[in-house]
Order: sequence, then structure tokens, then C-alpha cells
Amino acid sequence: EEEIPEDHPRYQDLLTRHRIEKGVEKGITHLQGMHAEGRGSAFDYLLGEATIPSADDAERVAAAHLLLADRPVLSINGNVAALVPGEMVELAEATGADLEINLFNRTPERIEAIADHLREHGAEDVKGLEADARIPNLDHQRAKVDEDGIYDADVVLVPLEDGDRAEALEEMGKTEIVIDLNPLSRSPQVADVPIVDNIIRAVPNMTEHARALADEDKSELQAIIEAFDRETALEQAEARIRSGEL
Ligand code: PTJ
Repeated sequence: EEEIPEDHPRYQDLLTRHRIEKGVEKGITHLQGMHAEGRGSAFDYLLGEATIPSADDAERVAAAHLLLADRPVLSINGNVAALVPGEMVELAEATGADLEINLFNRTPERIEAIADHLREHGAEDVKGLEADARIPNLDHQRAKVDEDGIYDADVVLVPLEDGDRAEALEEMGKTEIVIDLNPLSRSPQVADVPIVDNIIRAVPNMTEHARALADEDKSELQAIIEAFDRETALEQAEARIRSGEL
């Protein structure tokens, strides 16, 4: 990260790519994570590499959901761990959520490497290692979750999630928050709160909103949630990507 000059016009994008490469080297990120990053990067370019107003609004709504939840869980995969490990720990602390590792390409080695990486970034309790429950209607490996984590959660944040699992979690009746730069991808399409933004901007911004909302009454948080329209959020992101206009 030292080698990238901060005044480079595409500094954030280069930094992101570099973190994914490091993640692959450390055994945290799957090779497919590099393709995922490339796709995300193209959408981010079209979004102006900025948090658009509708995404900021969705991030505030997501913070309200996490604060109101009884059992909120933040899901971590190999890209999330490489890009925003400390930021996810901070969001968990600000909202009282648990962190759970949940991988598309699950291996014991990657689970261990990611758990160590999160602990190095301040995580105390990391879930996803027990894998003593299954998400219904999903193939074996991708269905593995912790019973006292994602399985029992009422609100889940699933960044960069695969479409099948996003749908299966939705069918379990969970309130689902998805971060994905592609508004047309299935995960944001099925989410209760689709956040079309780069995870490296979205997570710190959610933490800021959570801190600002921490002392609000439940009724105020509820009102924020009810005022949100998921279709409008998706349409505004798509309009921005297609036309460059809001
Ligand atoms: O670590 P694993 O084994 O759980 O695997 C994780 C990946 C991401 C490789 C796996 O879930 C996968 O292949 O995902 P997809 O189907 O490529 O979907 C990833 C989505 O995330 C795509 O729609 C990308 O546009 C989007 N994306 C990529 N980078 C970012 C992003 N969204 C937000 N912020 C990013 N930095």
C-alpha cells in the first residue's frame, strides 16, 4: 500500500486491487475474488467512485435496522476480509452485531486464515467456525452457518453475496442488507435494503450513521426504516450508472 502515491487519480481503486492481491497471497481471498473485484471496479467507475445520495440513505436505513435488531449478524467472505477487516469490527461494535465468516468456496484453511485476520484487526468473537446449522434449500457447502449466528439472526448484512444464498436467506424471513456495486445482480434485487456502493465506503459510513443514531428512540429508528423504498434505491443507482445523472 506504501507504493501507491496518494495523489494518483485512481488511488482508491488501486488500493482496493492491491488489498485483494494481498488477500489472495495470504490465503484469505479466493482467486474468484479477483474477478469479483474487477466487476465491482467497473461499476464503481460508472458511479463516479462516490457514494450517491440514495446509497447514503440506504446506509443510514441499514444502520437503523442493525440497531433495532435482536440478533444482528455481519457476514464476512474472502473479499470483505481483505478489504475492510477493521471497519467490519468497528461496525459490529457500533451496532452490537456479531461477525460470522461465511464462504462461497469454503475450506477449513481459509476459514482459519480469515478468523486470524479478523482477530488481528480487533475482533474478539468470530462465528462461522462451528457451522452447526444449515440454510434450507441451498447446496451443502454454501449452506453452512452457525446456529447462534446467521441461522438465528433477525437482521443480516451480506456484502458481495452470491445470489442463491441471498435468496435462501430471504426465504428464511430475515431482514437482509446487501452491499453490491451491481444493482442488477440478484442479491441486491432480493434485499430488503440494497446498498449500491463500494464496500470500502459503505461500511465506514454505516458505522458513522450507527453512532449518530445510537441514542434515538426505537420509534424514530422505525420511522427511518419505514420511509425507505428499496425499488427507488435500485432505480436511482441504475439511472446513475446508465446516464451519469441522478
Ligand atoms: O470468499 P468467498 O469464497 O465467499 O467468495 C467471495 C466471492 C466474492 C468471490 C463470491 O461470493 C463471488 O464470486 O461473488 P460474485 O458472484 O462475483 O459477486 C460479487 C459481487 O460483488 C459482484 O456483483 C460485484 O460487482 C460486487 N463487488 C465486487 N467488489 C465490490 C463489490 N461490491 C461492493 N464493493 C466492492 N468492493
